[in-house]
Amino acid sequence: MAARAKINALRARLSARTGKPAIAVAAHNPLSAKLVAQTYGFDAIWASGFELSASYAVPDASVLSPNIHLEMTRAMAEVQDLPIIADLDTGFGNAINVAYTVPRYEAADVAAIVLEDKTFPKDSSLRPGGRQLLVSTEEFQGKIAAAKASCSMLVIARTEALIAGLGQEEAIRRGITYVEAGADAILIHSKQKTPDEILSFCQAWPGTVPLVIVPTSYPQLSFDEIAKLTDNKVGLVICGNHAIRAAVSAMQRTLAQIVEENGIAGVEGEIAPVSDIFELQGDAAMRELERKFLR
Ligand code: SPV
Ligand code: MG
Repeated sequence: MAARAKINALRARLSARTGKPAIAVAAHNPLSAKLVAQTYGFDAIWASGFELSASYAVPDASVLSPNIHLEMTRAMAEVQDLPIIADLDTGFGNAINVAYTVPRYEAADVAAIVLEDKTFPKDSSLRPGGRQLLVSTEEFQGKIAAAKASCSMLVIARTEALIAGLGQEEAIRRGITYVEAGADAILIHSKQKTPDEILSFCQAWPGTVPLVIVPTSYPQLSFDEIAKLTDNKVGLVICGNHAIRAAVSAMQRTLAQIVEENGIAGVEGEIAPVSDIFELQGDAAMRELERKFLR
């Protein structure tokens, strides 16, 4: 699908209020993005800062180089067709950095970006005791406006007011001012272990643009329940880190079994056959090239 068509389709999907929110799943490299795309039922890829950082074994704290972030995101877009929602964290600096960064993501075939209202360098929202400092509303409005002025992608503004412990009133106030600055959707994040805080926010949200949630800490609700309990105000649910966590568990299990059994025979039936990996590498396309061009 052409870039503009992906952006328009994602915009329409987020605002549809059909009782079925769009679902994005995190990926950290082209292989995981392809696996998400091959699993029928997902609407978008979440190019997660947490997963990308974890895949380099570094903290999700503005440590990973922005160039690696961009190149990995571009590589995800090259191997599959779902729209990509890129997690730009704080925008890697101020509104000037945002204005220079955002067009590069659009050129990498990204359909939407998320900018969060934390200070740069950021810290992970999920980290116990993490540094959760927010920029002023005015400064963040400038970042949103800079993003909107530099691209046609969806600009999703994320407020960390609940994560920073500032309460629902401040979270709603920030959300409204971000919409005034041009945000196409508001991502509201919570690390409470129950959905109460997020549901209360969603119910109080005046509903001018769709909401986006990342229910990692409160996984109890099904996607249908999220739609019902928020009166369809949630247009997008992000499964924030499930690909990397699944990969880590699978690798740990296999590696431990190899040591325990002192050989590789036992894991053979548990792991993907080499033929699956060839397929993910696009072997069929290379065979076609061989047939046509190799003399
Ligand atoms: C990410 O996946 O990078 C996110 C979601 O931003 S969270 O890690 O929950 O902050
Ligand atoms: Mg992130």
